[in-house]
Amino acid sequence: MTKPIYIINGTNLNLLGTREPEIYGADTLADIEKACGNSAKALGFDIVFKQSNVEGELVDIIQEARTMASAVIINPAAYTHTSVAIHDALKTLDIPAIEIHLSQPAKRESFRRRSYVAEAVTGTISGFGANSYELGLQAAIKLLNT
Ligand code: CA2
Repeated sequence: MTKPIYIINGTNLNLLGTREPEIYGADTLADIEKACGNSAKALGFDIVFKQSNVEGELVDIIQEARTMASAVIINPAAYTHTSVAIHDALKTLDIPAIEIHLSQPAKRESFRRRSYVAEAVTGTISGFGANSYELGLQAAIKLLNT
């Protein structure tokens, strides 16, 4: 049986939909999970959707994905710009890994321009709001099917 695609969400993303809709959109993380589940199913895949505010827990989830997932889609949120631990965990993966962001960090504060994650993933999709998740899924599935 095909392994699920892990969609991993970092710190504060549990609050999505409660503030700053002009930057992050109005969808909640539960809305995004539902939309991703439906899109993945239509393309023949299951998802495992996780969120944590704790850096070490995100590392544990990535380690779990090494054996349990066919691909990883990750929005590390603020840890994108700080976490060597998440970078190192992603480097251990032998499966496609796609970094996604709702906003376009390159257009924002200068501290968001550095991604420690970008060097450890297959590619990055950012700036499309909740659609970044769907585009990430499509990219992962295309890689898995070719
Ligand atoms: O644009 C993205 O997806 C980010 O990963 C979101 C992070 C930010 O630190 C990154 O630079 C870019 C912030 C996630 C927090 O999101 C909230 C949204 C609404 C309310 C509270 C937090």
